[in-house]
Amino acid sequence: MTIQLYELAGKDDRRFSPYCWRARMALEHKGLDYETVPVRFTDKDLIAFSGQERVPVVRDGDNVVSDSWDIAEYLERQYPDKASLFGGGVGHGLARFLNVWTDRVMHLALIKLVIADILAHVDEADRDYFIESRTARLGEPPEEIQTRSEDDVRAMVHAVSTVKAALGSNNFLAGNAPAYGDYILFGAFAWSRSISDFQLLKTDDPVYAWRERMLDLFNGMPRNAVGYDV
Ligand SMILES: N[C@@H](CCC(=O)N[C@@H](CS)C(=O)NCC(=O)O)C(=O)O
Repeated sequence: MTIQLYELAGKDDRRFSPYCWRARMALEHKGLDYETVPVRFTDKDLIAFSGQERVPVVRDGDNVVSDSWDIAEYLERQYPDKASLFGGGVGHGLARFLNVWTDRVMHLALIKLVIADILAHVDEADRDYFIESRTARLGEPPEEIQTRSEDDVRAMVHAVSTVKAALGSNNFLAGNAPAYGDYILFGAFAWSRSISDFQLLKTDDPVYAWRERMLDLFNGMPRNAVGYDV
């Protein structure tokens, strides 16, 4: 039976959730048949069956899993004969670190550079909800957060330089081939690219080359998603 991935969608079918990108890449990596179900922020009734209010949600027959990390663990457990997402216990632990680092450091840096750009791309029905919920969560309205101050740009440069150091001469964070750690980080870049033309990476940066390799995976599925060519 085809797996369903409930995924955040904006105007023009833009898929701009970093967490949903993690789940989408994990499904691709496993080579599983899946279809995506677009969900707007305010479509809470569509995912009510999952018992919570956030996407991604995966429905696999009778199994319902939410939270991108739990989804990755579920897929690894449920489909052990398909390509491994973590490469064993050690890789699982290290990916967990990257999950937390990306959520807390990379996403925070990114929010300050592109959060207001989301406004032009959310469905009209979501606009007020997005502004109100993010203002309550972050303490300021999106337009006041996205000033792209020198400090904010420097925080991103620092985060990118950390990735560059970790990448070293490898093609992927996981080594010669991509694994879940790459998908975690890629989610941040896929999010940015889907709603903003802000140039996060210089074209001569090895992290840019890594992102290019990620965009080409799975027959170019990520590159073909609606977004800016930056
Ligand atoms: N820790 C969760 C975070 C999921 C999450 O925050 N998803 C956002 C979309 S990026 C969401 O559904 N937000 C709903 C809302 O703000 O109402 C994960 O890794 O999946």
